[in-house]
Amino acid sequence: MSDFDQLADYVFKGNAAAVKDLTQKMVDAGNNPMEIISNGLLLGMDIVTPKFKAGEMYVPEVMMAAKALNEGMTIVKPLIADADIAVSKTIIIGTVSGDLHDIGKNLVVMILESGGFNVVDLGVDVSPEKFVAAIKEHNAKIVGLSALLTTTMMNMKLTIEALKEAGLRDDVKVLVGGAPVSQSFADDIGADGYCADAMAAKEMATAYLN
Ligand code: B1M
Repeated sequence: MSDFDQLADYVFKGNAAAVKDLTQKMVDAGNNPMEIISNGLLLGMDIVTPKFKAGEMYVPEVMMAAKALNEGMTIVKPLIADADIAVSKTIIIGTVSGDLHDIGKNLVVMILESGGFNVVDLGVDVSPEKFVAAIKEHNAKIVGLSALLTTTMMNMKLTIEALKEAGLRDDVKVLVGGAPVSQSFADDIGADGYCADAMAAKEMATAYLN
């Protein structure tokens, strides 16, 4: 097995210590950091994605794989020239006003980062105004809204309205997710995409930004 395949396998198995050691070894051996990401670290996540979708892997295993991948990313990220990280790949994400749930949102952040996106995580209980300010500050083209409570879902709609008022709506794709959210709810509030899970978020963000 090549080092790249071995690295992908360690990511898939969520073996963070082994990912860290092998990534460092590959860097020391002179491998291109972008190739380590594309042909090793992200390849591991590509094994995870279909298995998660097929119900062959569960959330804790996906989180372990994402954590392992991030161990490798922390080693190679500083070695990549700024030009290689597209500014247009910035995504703003947060849990909407009044909602403190963040486990799912954090998983989405990890998966998006593993997909090479620059994710600005605003945390929980994020007001529409704070989303608007962050989108402006980072010139982001995608915003992700998370809600876990039926009582806070409507704050997604308020956030979309705030984007309209700020004149940003046409420039930003709004992706929504969270246990009580559905495709029909997303359609009703005028979101651009409904993400049933973190993998869907990554796929949708990739489709919009690539
Ligand atoms: Co809360 N809680 N909780 N809770 N909690 C729920 C949501 C609830 C369904 C439990 C229940 O009663 N059966 C219920 C909501 C009922 C309703 O609204 N109809 C509930 C309630 C009532 C409450 C409190 C009001 C309880 C109280 O205090 N009386 C309170 C509210 C606090 C607040 O937010 N203001 C509360 C508090 C808490 C804890 C603090 C104890 C804890 C949160 C800890 C934390 O997040 N740091 C908690 C938890 C853990 C849950 C449950 C058990 C689990 C949620 C979770 O983490 N799931 C939950 C029950 C449930 O959902 N079955 C429940 C795992 C996670 C990986 O899945 O979040 O769905 P999920 O994320 C997925 C997708 O939805 C999607 O991708 C993720 C990964 O695949 N996704 C996105 C999510 N966000 C996305 C954003 C995107 C894209 C995809 O953007 C692009």
